[in-house]
Amino acid sequence: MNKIKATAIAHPNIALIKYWGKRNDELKIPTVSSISVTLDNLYTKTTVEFNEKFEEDKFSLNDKTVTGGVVLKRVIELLDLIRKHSKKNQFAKVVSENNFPDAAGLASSSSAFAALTMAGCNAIGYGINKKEMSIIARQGSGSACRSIFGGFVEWKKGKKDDGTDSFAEQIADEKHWEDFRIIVLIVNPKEKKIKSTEGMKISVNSSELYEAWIKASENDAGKIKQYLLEKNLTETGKIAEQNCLRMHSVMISSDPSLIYWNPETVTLIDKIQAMQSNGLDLHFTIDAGPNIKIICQEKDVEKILNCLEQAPFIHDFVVCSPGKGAEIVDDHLF
Ligand code: 2P0
Repeated sequence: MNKIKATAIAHPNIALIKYWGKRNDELKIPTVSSISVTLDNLYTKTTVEFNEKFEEDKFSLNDKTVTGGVVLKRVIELLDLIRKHSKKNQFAKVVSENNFPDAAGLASSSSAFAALTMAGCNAIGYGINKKEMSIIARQGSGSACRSIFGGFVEWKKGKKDDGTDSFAEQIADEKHWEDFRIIVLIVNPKEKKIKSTEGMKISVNSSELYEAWIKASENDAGKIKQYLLEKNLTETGKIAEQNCLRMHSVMISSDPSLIYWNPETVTLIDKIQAMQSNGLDLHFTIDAGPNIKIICQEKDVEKILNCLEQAPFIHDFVVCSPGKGAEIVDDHLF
């Protein structure tokens, strides 16, 4: 008998080599390959039930029913994709919760669509491997394809028009580099104004730096893989930092200009650069929001947090290690 209900947990990922722009908006096929690390302490948990008695799809997030808007639309589109592939046609109830704030540049859509894909495919009895799951998750939200896997992950951009060769693959699992840490500093948990999907379109269509970004990204991705395998933090961090700053140059040079930083972001960059000058091996990366993520080794976490004590605008922080890929769990949310 097919299972009708399943629950999955997935963790967000932070890109060391960024994804910013698509060559196919509908299928979410990126212009560049990207490389990420999946985080252990943050998660989305999602339960999906398909039932022939349901008359429509229903979705609730963090205990609130979502009755319309772009988030519900994207959830239903992903359920449609799962129904199409599995050739089963039942509506679903989806209940989801995050243990971190939405849309603050913390990649909540990566864990959300990875968990939804895994729970949805399992609930409907559609048995596919992780590569195929990453292709489905990608169409929910690009970065979600990377969260299907744990540890260090590459999302290959692919060449085909139908996106069947644009999927994620593990570079090294979560145990490969046990003292690698990411400190997520939350300076502003409010929702951002221009969401990534929209921001990417603006950059692809208007930034004069976009072509140069594609070229540099390919070079960065090629180099960082070797440094990750060698567990070389200094070189890994240097490339990640440059890649992030190039992405923000593309964002800033777009029309309209996309400035995701706030004054606190710049103050933190300054503090991190001062720590670097004092010989600490730490590096930063920033996504489409004001929050900074610090890349470092476990032995330096305390020192770094002590140095940041005089930054009262940091609302919160989470120290993460490389985490597991999406997985099915037994305890359902309803
Ligand atoms: C990344 N970001 O590689 C980059 C860096 C934001 C900045 O992936 O349109 O939410 O749903 O595919 O996946 C955010 O983009 O965008 C993102 P869609 P998504 O992590």
